[in-house]
Amino acid sequence: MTSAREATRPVSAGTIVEWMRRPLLDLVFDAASVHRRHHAPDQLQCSQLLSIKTGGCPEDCGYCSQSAHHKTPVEREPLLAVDAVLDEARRARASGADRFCMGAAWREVKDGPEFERVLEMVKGVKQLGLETCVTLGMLDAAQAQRLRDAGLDYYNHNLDTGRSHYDQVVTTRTYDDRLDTLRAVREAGIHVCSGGILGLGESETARAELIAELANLDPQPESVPINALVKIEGTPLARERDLDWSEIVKTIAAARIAMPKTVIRLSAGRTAMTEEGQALCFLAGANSIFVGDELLTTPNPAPASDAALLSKLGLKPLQRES
Ligand code: SAM
Ligand code: DTB
Ligand code: SF4
Repeated sequence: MTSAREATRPVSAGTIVEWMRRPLLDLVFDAASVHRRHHAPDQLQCSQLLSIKTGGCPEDCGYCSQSAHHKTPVEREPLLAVDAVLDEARRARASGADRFCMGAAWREVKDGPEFERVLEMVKGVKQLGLETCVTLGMLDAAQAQRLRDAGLDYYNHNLDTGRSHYDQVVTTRTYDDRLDTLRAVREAGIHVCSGGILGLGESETARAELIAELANLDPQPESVPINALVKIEGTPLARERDLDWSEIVKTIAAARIAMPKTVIRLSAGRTAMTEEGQALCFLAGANSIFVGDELLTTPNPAPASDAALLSKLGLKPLQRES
């Protein structure tokens, strides 16, 4: 069997399936060894999210509370004011986040006053000494350049799942549209944050395809969020089967071996995990989380419980540079 220590690129989905079928503790041991060669094992990157434009999205992503195609409890709201966003960013900074991520329920960025406002938000958050991240849907090269000039450090745009499963989840844009946006982000000199969601009814192969697709990007993404589906009432995926904790651990371990230098985020879904399950994910190479009470529209573990978990595990939030 292929040893997980021998990751060479391009890596195939078949190889990743072989890794994920290894005895779990062997896989985690190898992933932890790779992790410790490339990262300080006591450091955790902490991002805080804010939904700056909630609901009413024209896309039909089957998991999402914000799609106008599904009847969910989330109401459509206008784009927030710059000052309101900067107040939230100050609070995030005070509670120890090193990066502030602003998300909009847009299909794509459109030039105009709302984009100008988002550029002001990026400038303002950067001036607070936080790393900046936005997730605004598809964008073109000129828009990516304007975000970079405003001080954007990271652009989040997820591939969500493997290519073979993608059209079961989203029909209003293609996998290649997602890859084109990532290319525009990369060419503008912005760090790429791209990952996916586990628990969308995907096969083991589709999950491996996602990790292979990310790992074969050149350069590899600086940041890879691994989300566990947060089931939202009213969405087509609300009744999906529950993920087993071992599936999350395996995927993180495979991502760590395939992308040794990338920062891997144990992203949405931590409220449904035990502390022990999260601890195994950190051992297997996850070194980033979302902090704060809320993700975009759903709850996240309370800051006090995260502080207690980090303390038990001897993990420290990454220190901001400024
Ligand atoms: N509209 C933009 C887009 O789709 O790129 C940005 C916001 S969108 C909410 C950001 C990402 O959050 C999605 O690509 C998806 O991977 C993740 N996400 C959304 N809803 C989720 C859910 N219910 N559970 C887990 N992850 C979710
Ligand atoms: C990512 O990969 N996960 C975040 C962020 N990027 C934008 C979003 C998670 C959303 C979870 C469901 C919600 O709160 O609406
Ligand atoms: Fe819109 Fe993003 Fe939700 Fe898809 S994931 S419906 S693009 S907000």
